[in-house]
Amino acid sequence: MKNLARTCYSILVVLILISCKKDNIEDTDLPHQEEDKIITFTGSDNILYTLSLIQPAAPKIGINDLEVQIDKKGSGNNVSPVKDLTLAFTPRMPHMGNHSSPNNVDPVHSNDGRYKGKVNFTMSGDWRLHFTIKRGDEVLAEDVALDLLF
Ligand SMILES: [Cu+2]
Repeated sequence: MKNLARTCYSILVVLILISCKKDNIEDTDLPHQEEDKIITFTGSDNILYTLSLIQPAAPKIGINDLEVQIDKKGSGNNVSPVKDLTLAFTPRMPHMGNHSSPNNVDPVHSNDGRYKGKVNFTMSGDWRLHFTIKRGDEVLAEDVALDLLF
């Protein structure tokens, strides 16, 4: 009888350990997903920029509002919006022959580093948005890639 109680206790401990481990795995997945929505790149001017995906937060099949935020990193933790850029982008599906989609609209600056356009997801799956970023005639960064899965 004592052995049975000990066995039950051992099973209980193992179950608790397994459920704790599961929680840990889910926890470490979260920051990764957040990370994917912010891309850091170095411009041709050697300044560090970030491109953040704001919209679509919940992508759907068809035309979606596209909003990205571009900031530049200054000294310390200083971050300031960048308002003078020209963006061009192409959405592609890397695991489907890298095909694209029609009727996309390049994001243009609206306010405070926010650029707004349209992206057409012709199907669900994994999409990669390839951005070319210019300041006037100068290419600041080429093929800044942002991944999106839905
Ligand atoms: Cu596809």
